[in-house]
Amino acid sequence: VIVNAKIVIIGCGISGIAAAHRLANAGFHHVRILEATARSGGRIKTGRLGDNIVEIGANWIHGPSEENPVFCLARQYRLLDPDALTPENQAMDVGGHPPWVPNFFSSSGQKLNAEDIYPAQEMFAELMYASSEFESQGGEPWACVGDFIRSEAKRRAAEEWKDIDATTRSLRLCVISNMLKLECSVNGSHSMDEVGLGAYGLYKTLPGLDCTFPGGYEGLIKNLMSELPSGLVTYNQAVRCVHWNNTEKRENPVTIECDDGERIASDHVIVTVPLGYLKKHHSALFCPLLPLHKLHSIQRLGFGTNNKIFVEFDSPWWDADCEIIHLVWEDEDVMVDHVPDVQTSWIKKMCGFTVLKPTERYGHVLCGWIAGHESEYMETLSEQEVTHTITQLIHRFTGNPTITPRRVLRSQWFHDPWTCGSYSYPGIGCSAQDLDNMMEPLPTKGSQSQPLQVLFAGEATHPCYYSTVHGALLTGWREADRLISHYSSISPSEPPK
Ligand code: 6YU
Repeated sequence: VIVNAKIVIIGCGISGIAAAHRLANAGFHHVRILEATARSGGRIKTGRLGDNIVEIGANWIHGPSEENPVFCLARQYRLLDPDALTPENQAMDVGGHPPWVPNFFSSSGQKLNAEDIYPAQEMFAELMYASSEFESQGGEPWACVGDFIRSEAKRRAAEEWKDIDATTRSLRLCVISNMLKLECSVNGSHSMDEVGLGAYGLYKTLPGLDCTFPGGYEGLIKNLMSELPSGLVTYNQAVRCVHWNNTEKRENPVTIECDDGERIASDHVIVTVPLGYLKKHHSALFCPLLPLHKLHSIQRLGFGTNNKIFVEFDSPWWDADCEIIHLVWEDEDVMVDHVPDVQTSWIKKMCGFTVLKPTERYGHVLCGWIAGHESEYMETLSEQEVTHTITQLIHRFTGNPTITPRRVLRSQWFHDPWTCGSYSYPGIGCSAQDLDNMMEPLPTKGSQSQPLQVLFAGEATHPCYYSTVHGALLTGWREADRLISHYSSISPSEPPK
């Protein structure tokens, strides 16, 4: 069946590619993707650090198991290590928090004893789990995850740790600060005080122990792109404005106006631009403006910054089995997840490093994680300044002034003009309704105009897998299916009414 409807997809990230794939396979042959940059993949971006492959954007397949379409595609394209394919790996259910072997270092240059720290880690994990259970009460009596964690940790510490010495108790509270910063990176938020407690439980995890792509996440994009008709994507073609509901033009009710002045008439447009971009440019991007309820949801949902700083060493200063290094500041027993003066102490926001494994493949490379406004400030510094600050930090935490990084590379997602941050999270006051509003096509139900003029895909429109690659991919399929079922309900090859 060939369908003549003209469809424009804005953005060639995984959601745009997934939508195009589905439509092309269903016989839609007037599909175009307009992409602002010179590449496909969006927030899937594989880079190089010396000879090593590193992921500037998405890192893991979260929950690699049968229900995860990214896992299934990666398996089909033979992009995964054998370990990730085993039934045991797929069956591991870790609730989104892989049980990585940690090393803890403190700001006075000590490697901390894991047994002293463990109760703090355990309490934090329990509180994070409990944070997911406030959906039915809208988060009450706490508005945000940060307040809930701090108040419960304080109460429980007073009760459960009352008999331990003051130094260890204080250290454990500093560990909670470290864990809060780590959660800022996981959620892509400035502070856990900005993550709504009422909607925190909307995020769902899949079984499977997170795995990576040994040849780079870009392998997924390359394989999918190779299956699309050639010439379907126009690169370096930024969209400036989507004119919808053109009343005088019954035939193609949507006109896409590009930055270079080109105007493209179409029947439908699938908008996949990141939420960060939408927050900043929605008023210029849509004419007429978006309906108010959609605008409010765009504002309420959070979109923050999480960046990586890769650091390569000649030899490791962490244990051979270590998978994650935590940096614990000993002056943070008040459970804080952001710094008072970003310019002078931005580095305190960096919660630690994950270790790139296996060592035979990567050598001695760490990936540092830093979220929030501190991360946004870090992006403005020169690579030299970042390297200098990281080197000082490592000297301080290891107590060894001779360690020198061989190479450093950082991401800069906030200053990427087409992303404006990293990924979405539920802000204060958010509910499932906001995600419904995000994905609702225009014009909204009840309108007399041609339906499905503007459709919305992208990670921030998935009701429970937002902030992930599999979530984004599913939204692309969802919007393609919406059009496919629309046309199959009309008649196979009839033009739109
Ligand atoms: C995942 C992971 N991962 C780390 C970092 C980042 C992200 N994610 P795209 O942006 O890709 O495409 C839009 C395109 O539109 C783009 O190409 C633009 O150039 C273009 N565009 C914009 N404006 C335009 C215009 N005007 N005209 C034309 N084109 C325009 N996901 O599964 N595993 O490890 C990570 C991570 C640093 C930045 C991630 C991860 C998120 C994914 O990368 C992201 O969702 C998708 O790639 C988005 O695809 P898309 O198509 O929607 O947009 C328990 C609990 C707690 C709850 N949260 C836990 C969540 C965990 C999330 N973890 C993420 C972690 C990492 C490390």
